Parts: sequence; structure tokens; C-alpha cells
Amino acid sequence: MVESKYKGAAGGFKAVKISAVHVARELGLWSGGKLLLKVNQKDGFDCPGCAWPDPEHRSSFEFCENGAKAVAHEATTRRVGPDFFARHSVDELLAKDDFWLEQQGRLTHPMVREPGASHYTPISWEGAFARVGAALQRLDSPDEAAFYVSGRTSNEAAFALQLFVRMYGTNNLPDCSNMCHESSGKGLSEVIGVGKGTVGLHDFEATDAIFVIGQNPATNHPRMLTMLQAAARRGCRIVSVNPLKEPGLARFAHPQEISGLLGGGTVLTDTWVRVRIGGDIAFLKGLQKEVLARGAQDDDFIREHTDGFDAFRAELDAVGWDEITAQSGVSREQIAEVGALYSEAPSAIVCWAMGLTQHKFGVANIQEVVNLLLLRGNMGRPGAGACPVRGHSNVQGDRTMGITARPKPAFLDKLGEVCGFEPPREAGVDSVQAIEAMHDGRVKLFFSMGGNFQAAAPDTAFTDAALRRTELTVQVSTKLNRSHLVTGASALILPCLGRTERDEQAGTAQFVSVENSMGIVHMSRGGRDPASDQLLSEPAIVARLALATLGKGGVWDGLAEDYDRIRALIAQVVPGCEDYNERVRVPGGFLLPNGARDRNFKTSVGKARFKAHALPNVRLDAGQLLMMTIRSHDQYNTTIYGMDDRYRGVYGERWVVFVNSDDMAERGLAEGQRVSLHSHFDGVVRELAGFKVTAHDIPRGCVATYFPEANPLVPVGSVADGSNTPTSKSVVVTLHA
Ligand SMILES: Nc1nc2c(c(=O)[nH]1)N[C@H]1C(S)=C(S)[C@@H](COP(=O)(O)OP(=O)(O)OC[C@H]3O[C@@H](n4cnc5c(=O)[nH]c(N)nc54)[C@H](O)[C@@H]3O)O[C@H]1N2
Ligand SMILES: Nc1nc2c(c(=O)[nH]1)N[C@H]1C(S)=C(S)[C@@H](COP(=O)(O)OP(=O)(O)OC[C@H]3O[C@@H](n4cnc5c(=O)[nH]c(N)nc54)[C@H](O)[C@@H]3O)O[C@H]1N2
Ligand SMILES: [Mo]
Repeated sequence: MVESKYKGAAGGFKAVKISAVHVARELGLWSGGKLLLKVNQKDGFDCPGCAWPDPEHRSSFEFCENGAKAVAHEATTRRVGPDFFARHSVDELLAKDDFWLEQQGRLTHPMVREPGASHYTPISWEGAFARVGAALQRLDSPDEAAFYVSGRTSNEAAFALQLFVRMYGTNNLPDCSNMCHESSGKGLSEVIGVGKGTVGLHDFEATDAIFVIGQNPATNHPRMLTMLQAAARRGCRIVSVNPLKEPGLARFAHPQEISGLLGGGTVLTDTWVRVRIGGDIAFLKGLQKEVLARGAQDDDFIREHTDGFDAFRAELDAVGWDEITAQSGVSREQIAEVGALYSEAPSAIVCWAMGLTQHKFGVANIQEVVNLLLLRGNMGRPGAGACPVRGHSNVQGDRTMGITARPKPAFLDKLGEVCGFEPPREAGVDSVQAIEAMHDGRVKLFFSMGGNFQAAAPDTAFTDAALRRTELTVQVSTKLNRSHLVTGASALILPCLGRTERDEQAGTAQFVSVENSMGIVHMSRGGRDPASDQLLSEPAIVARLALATLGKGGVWDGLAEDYDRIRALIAQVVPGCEDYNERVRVPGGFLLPNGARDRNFKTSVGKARFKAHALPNVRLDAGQLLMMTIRSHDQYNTTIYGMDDRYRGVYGERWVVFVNSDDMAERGLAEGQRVSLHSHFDGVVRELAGFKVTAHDIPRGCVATYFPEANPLVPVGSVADGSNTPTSKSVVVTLHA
């Protein structure tokens, strides 16, 4: 079995070595080393990797192996310029895999693909803006355009973009969050009055138990391991709830400690709960029953700060243990054991990521986590709370800045008042709705601020058809990806500066600001020479596009020449951002207000709400399995850095399907055999061939494949109730030899 091959600790010397290999390969060891010393420093740039916050006392090495990969791949010395596009037709590039595309280097020039053309050709910036502006003006309605945002975009660029889009006249602002933590935002807002987490790093120093549910931090948030290590060392209990016993969560050797480089590492997870895919609600209900059975609930907190407890308790009492153990796949004994651990811990934090959000019952998953926390008053006091661990480094900030298809009326009121226009009020399209709207011709122009929508979206064949049906696709990007190749009738690539690069406007050095997963807003300043003298910053691109579309004047005059001007607008419009220019300059930044942290729950009833959900009861037909699509250790979403998934023991291959060995035996499947996967939804079968069967320690009835390879199997119509997030972690499949 694959799982047993990895005996080491996460991190350690291997992590240092691999960081060095990526840095040396992309930009040379000397300049790479210098660059890494600027990551996450108070005078440096924010790591473009994940959204985990920086500690108050920083070492000179505030990065991890995967952050180093992200930085190195942005700072690569390779270039994709006009000669590259002259050499390679779009069709030729389509035949390459994502790893190859990523390897080609940084985009250097604005490029256009004319209708029917086989190749991209260069275009001036002036020409590019004129084209997009004219295309936007030609549409019958502003709602025929959609503007996607991926979560690396700075607060300044995000604020400017949503302002432009709303002045143009639509709320069609889908974002990567729709496919990511939307279930967290929706779930939390309804029951605690804020769509964000309620803990800070200091809470991890004070807590007695940390639950890590549906998250693989050793790969996706490696800097979180430092915190888990410190917690484990002082005796904090760490419980991992996951269908996989992720080896990276077992032990950790800190690469920046001498003992970490040499030794076997600290034991992190002390309790493994191997829940079935989609079995979390059942497991969480089991824990809630245990708390109540022990009388361990916090009656004072429940009385003073919550609403709906009696109804919640009655519904919970009606749920039987047989259903709970059957659906969760966790034994009655283990639920009792973990229930005791949770009941006895004076304080606890629950962390989660995509393993909870990308399910039909994603919103319910989050609210059952909150129920568990509320039962013991684990909210709004030191060492306790909810911790959705965000993905992209500024995905949370983009939302704060108004990147959403469903803005709050109060936000629009303020935006209109400060910027002098009447914002559109009707909700726009989210990511899944954008795909559907392009598919049936309602959206004709697709603009993308970063990201790789084609590859990140579900149902690749359907999404491809949708994108190809549009009149124009526009991608603001740093690196070549598949979204540049599956295009509308015409297409533009607008190359932009990355996080690591110096950004000068009107001869003055600028900085941008970002918000981390724990609501701290701080500055980020790149220092490297730009990859090409043709690159524009994201705020500059937005401002020039606004001028080309809306005509000269008003708020846009000189707006992007000094980002302080954008921040001055942010200060007036965005709640909690008063005196933004001053406060963001304070080293370490400032914390945004968050009522739930102080037990000030801004819900419809003014209290935190218990909300019970029925057990999902997913029924599979004979032979069917539930598939999750997950990240390997060598990728950043759709960006493939390498072909290994070293903690899980997979090397040189991404087309794998992890299967329980009993499920393999039952089907007569051999290790290494290639199979087709069929996904089943609403009577439609989607097929994808070429997956290598790999025995893995995964619960029976569950399988795993990698994102984005398996995205053709994720049905566009299969979404989470209430958040519309694609169910990328619960796809019903069958295996075919
Ligand atoms: N290096 C690197 N860093 C990244 C990223 C990256 O691709 N590479 N992506 C960034 C982004 S945008 C995000 S959103 C985050 C993603 O971070 P994660 O959420 O950690 O990423 P995933 O690989 O999608 O894995 C989720 C985990 O959920 C588990 N899981 C799946 N289904 C279930 C379930 O039903 N129940 C439970 N309990 N567990 C389940 C899987 O086994 C896996 O361990 O990482 C961010 N950071
Ligand atoms: N099946 C399945 N599908 C999923 C997921 C899953 O777990 N399973 N996860 C979902 C999640 S959580 C997310 S967040 C989405 C991710 O979806 P996206 O955010 O759309 O995708 P990324 O792969 O992060 O985007 C990578 C591209 O961003 C561009 N880029 C990088 N840095 C910059 C920058 O500074 N500026 C600009 N303008 N461009 C830049 C580069 O050109 C690069 O090719 O995918 C979702 N899709
Ligand atoms: Mo994400």
C-alpha cells in the first residue's frame, strides 16, 4: 500500500532541499535565496502561496517548501513572449499538459487571438484596452459580461475592479471563492453573523484541542505545521478528521530548526478519525450527543448568547447511533473517545478546508461544526473558535473589497454615495452560474483577473463549450495556462506584475495590501525587476480599462497613479477600513472588526444560532463509489510544479485513482492497472480514461483522484445547497477496466 511508504516527518531537510531545487531551476540559487529572505517580512511581499497568517515574531525564513515553489515559479527567468506564440499555434499548445505549460515561463507582452486565427499575435496595450472597451460598450446589457477574480489579486486591484464593474452596470463578479470556501462564508454568516473565522494565531497558543477537519496542511498550508508543532509540544491534543491518514499530518520536523533538519520530528496528530467521504455531519452529531450525554455543555453561554438550543437538542435526540456510525464510518467507541476528549478540553478550535466545503451538504457541514463549538461555549474566548483556513493568499481580502456577485445593500449604498453613481442592485452570476450563462449565450464576454477558470471549473467539456461560445475572453495573467487556449471567438492575454515585483506608478514605488485568513490586513511590497518592461500592474490595468470603457473623468482620473488614492476610497466605503492608508502602514498591519470574536453575534436574532441539519444519507447504487478530487504536494491549484505527491508516496504520475484494496479485490483490479472512471449524476454519465489504480489506506466505498485532471467528471449541476459550490469532494463514480 502506498501509505506505508512514507515513514519520514513532514518538512525536515527534504523540504529545504526541494525548495532549493525549485529556486535553482527557476531563477538560480543566489538570486532565489535573496528573494526568499523577503517573503512575509514586514518590509517584503506577502507569500503568494496560502493565506495562513505570519507570526508576530518572525524569523528571517517565513516561508515553507510550497511557498518557495510559488515564489520561484513566479520569479522564473524563462519567458513566454511574441516569438513563443509565433512558434506555437493554440492547437499545438492545447495538446501539451499543464506541467509543460507552467514550465514555459512568464508572459511578457499583451497578445491577441483574432477570430479564426491559429496563433496569438502581439497587440499594443492601447489597442487591447480599446478592444475590450468597445466590446463592452457593444453588448446589449452589462449583464452580458462576467468578471471572474482569483484570490491573488490585491485589495487595491480588487476594489478598483468591483468599482469599475459596478459603474459599468453589473454585479456579475464570480470568484474562485465560489468553488472554495463559499460554504464557509454562507454557513458562518447565517449562524454567527460573520462569514469569517473567529480565531487569531494567539488562540492557537492558548487552546487545549485542535480539530483539523478535511484539510491537508502539510501540503496546502505548511506554515500551519509550525503552529501545530508548538501546540503539540505543550500538550495540546490534535485530532485529524479525514478519510485519509495524511502522512504529512503525522509528524513534523521544522526545516528551520537544526534538530528539525536532522531528527525524526514532533508527533502532531494524536487522534486519527478516518471518516468516510461526506460522513462529517454524522460524526459531528455523534460528538454533539456525547457532549450532551456527559452534561458537558456550557449552559450559561447557551442561555446568554445562543438561540434555538431546545429545537436543536430535540432534533439531535431523534438521530440514532446506528445511522451515525453507518454514515460516518467511525465506530461508536471512537466517537465516545473523541467526544470525551472534546468535552474535557477547556478550550478547542476547529480548523477546516475543502474537505468540508465542496459537498452537497457543505453549508450544513460548517453549521454542524458551529453547533459543536457553541455547545461548549467555544467561541469568542481565548483558545476557542472556528477557523476556516483559506486558500488563495488574498481570497478573503477580495471579498472584503466587494468582489462578490451578491453584495450587501449597505455596501452598494456606500459605494454609490462615495463614488457618485447608482450601483446595480440585482444579484450577478457566481462561477457555476457564469458557466451556465455562457453556455446558453446570456454571457458573451468573460474577463478574468488572474486564475485559470477553464481548468479550475467543474465539468471541463461543458465549461469549454461555454467559453468557446463567447465573443471575447480576456485573461489578466502572469503565467501561461489552459484558459489562454480555450477561448471565445477572440481572446486577449494581458500580462501583469506579480507579487514579487517592483510596482512603480508615475515614477513612484507603490505597495499593495492583502488580508490573511485571520482578518489581518497588511502591506505587501515586491522588489524584483519586472519580468518584462511591458507588464502593467493589476490596478493600472483596471484603471485603463475603466477609462477605455466608461470614458474619461470622475473617480478614475489618476486613480491608479498613486494607490493611496484607491485606499482613500476603500477607507470611505469598506466597513472597518477607516484610516486605511495610515493603519495599513503600521508594521504587521491591523485587524478587521469581527463581532463573533467578542460574542457580539450580528445574526437576525442578535445571538449565535444552533441550526440542526438532517443526516445527508447519501445512497449509492451497487458498485458505485464516492470520489474526492484533491491536491498533490506538487501543485498550486491548476499550476503543476512537479509530478510527485511525496507524502502520499506517489512519484512521477498524476493520473492515479486511490482505491481501498478490498474494493480493488472485489472488482478484480490490479495495482497499476489503467481504468476509466464514469461519474453519474442526474442520469448523465461522464467518462474519463487513463487512471492508474493505486491501493491506498482509504475507507471502503471512497476513492480519490487529483484536481484538475479529474474535473471533467465533476458535474456542473452538482452543487452545494445554499452556496452553489461544485461538489468536487463527492462525485459518484464507477471504475471500468
Ligand atoms: N501547495 C499548495 N498550497 C495550497 C493550494 C495548492 O494547490 N497547493 N491551494 C490553496 C487553495 S485555493 C486552497 S482552497 C487550499 C486547499 O487546502 P485543502 O483543503 O487542504 O486541499 P485539498 O487537497 O482539496 O484537500 C482537502 C483534504 O480534505 C480531505 N477530504 C476530502 N473529502 C473529505 C470529507 O468528506 N470529509 C473530511 N473530513 N475530509 C475530506 C482530503 O482527504 C484532503 O486531505 O490550499 C491552498 N494552498
Ligand atoms: N475538482 C476540483 N476543482 C477545484 C478544486 C478542487 O479541490 N477540486 N478547488 C477549487 C478551489 S478551492 C479554487 S480556489 C479554484 C482555483 O481556481 P483559480 O484561482 O482560478 O486557479 P489557479 O490555479 O490558482 O490560477 C493559476 C493562474 O493564476 C495566474 N496568476 C498567478 N499569480 C497571479 C497574479 O499575481 N496576478 C494575476 N493576474 N494572475 C496570476 C497564473 O496565470 C496561473 O496560471 O479551483 C477550484 N476547483
Ligand atoms: Mo481555494
